[in-house]
Amino acid sequence: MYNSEYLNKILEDVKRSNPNQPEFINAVVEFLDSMEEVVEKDPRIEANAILERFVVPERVISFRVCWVDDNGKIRVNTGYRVQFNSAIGPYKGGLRFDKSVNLSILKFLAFEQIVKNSLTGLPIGGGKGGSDFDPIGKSDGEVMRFCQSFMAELYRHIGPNLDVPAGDIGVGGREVGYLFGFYKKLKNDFSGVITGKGVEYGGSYARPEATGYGVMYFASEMLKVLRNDSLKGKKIIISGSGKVASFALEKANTLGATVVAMSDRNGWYYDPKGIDVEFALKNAKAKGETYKAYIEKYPNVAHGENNHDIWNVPCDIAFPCATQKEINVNDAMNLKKNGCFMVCEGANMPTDVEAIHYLHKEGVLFAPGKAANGGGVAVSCLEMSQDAMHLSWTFEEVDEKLQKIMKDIFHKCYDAATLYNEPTNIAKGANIAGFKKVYEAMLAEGLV
Ligand code: NDP
Ligand code: 2IT
Repeated sequence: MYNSEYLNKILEDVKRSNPNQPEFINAVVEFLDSMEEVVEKDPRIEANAILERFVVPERVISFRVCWVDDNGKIRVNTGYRVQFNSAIGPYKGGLRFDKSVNLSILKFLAFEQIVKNSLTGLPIGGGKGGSDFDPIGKSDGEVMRFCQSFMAELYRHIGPNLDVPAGDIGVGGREVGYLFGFYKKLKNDFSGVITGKGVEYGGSYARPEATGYGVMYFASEMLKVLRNDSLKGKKIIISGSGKVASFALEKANTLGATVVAMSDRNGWYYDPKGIDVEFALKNAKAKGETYKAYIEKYPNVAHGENNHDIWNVPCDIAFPCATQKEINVNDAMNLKKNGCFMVCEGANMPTDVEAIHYLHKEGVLFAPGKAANGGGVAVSCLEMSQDAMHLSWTFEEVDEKLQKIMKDIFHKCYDAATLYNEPTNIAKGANIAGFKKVYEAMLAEGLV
């Protein structure tokens, strides 16, 4: 319950009109928790029904995706695109292919993307999409046929100035290539309609690295400003072994941190001396095989199959980089008990609301994903710029821009948190700073 009647009404309405969408409601609650003083200070928000509009997607597209597997059997999945908010730019956000995908998950992701994209300072709105297609164990041919069928419907809803998808869980370079190729064929148009492309055909250098590197740049700035400290010598945990986790691992290692534990969807492993980074990086490419490969090579390291147990590992900083709902309040208590002083989210919403409240209460620094993992979408937008200008920046040029963007994101969050009298509450700062730009644009554009 909030002190503000207005916020209570927004939350009640969201709950009523989105039954059975716990992830989406969780994301809205996390956001509204930061809004009490904002709506109090700025009566234009209520007078213009800004929040009522902000929590309802502008458009949700759902469609059937039929494809034929390698045995000639017809398979049917559901595809989605949630076009949540286009106040400050074309819808922008990834596509997730995972068997767990449903509308609640994609709505939470698209909702968080609005604030994240705003914080990058770049002109991109919020969207997300995907399918309950499970790429694990599928052949290249099956993935290609699925991607082509998916794009056969999606192509009419996207465009370089309308909606620009990218990767997320289960969607990497291979999937982006198939999706882009089929869009180009259907539209007879070569444009920057999807990001994360290979550098040979319009992709940006440093896009694959951007999210993981960006997380470490954000954490470094936060440590510098709030603790006069750095990543050097810190013991850290990185959950996951995918695109975000592996480049986070690489950058953390370069910056002098010791990564003591990692995981994938099959389990976690822990070596207090530091994991074998080279081996972990090599195996991160094999989906679902990273954990198995590691404990086969190092059978004596501590390991297990319950992913929550990774948060029992003693560390200075935890980087959840796999998926949503990784850290509950119990995990947060274990982290704190074992000496963890900071949680920095690489994934989207890996920490649940109760756990976030606990971390704040206990003085554990918390960097929300919508700020800390914004480097990926930021470089996606740099890819859009390069495509539009028909030129290509070097790796070093993009990396330099990324470092500046991540520092700027931190300072926007920190400044807003300070203005609202909680300088270390970076999650609150992120919500306020990200929302402000969007609602000013919504006000300027009138009732659309
Ligand atoms: P990937 O598919 O490349 O990797 C996901 C990793 O998480 C894999 O190691 C996977 O295990 C593990 N994983 C997936 N589902 C579960 C689960 N239910 N339980 C435990 N582990 C799981 O995805 P990304 O690295 O791209 O994305 C990771 C997170 O980062 C997501 O939350 C995504 O939304 C977010 N993100 C991604 C960005 C990007 O640019 N890619 C940008 C910003 C945020 P396995 O290896 O066994 O499959
Ligand atoms: O969650 C995210 O920010 C992403 N998956 C990246 C989105 C993008 O458009 O690059």
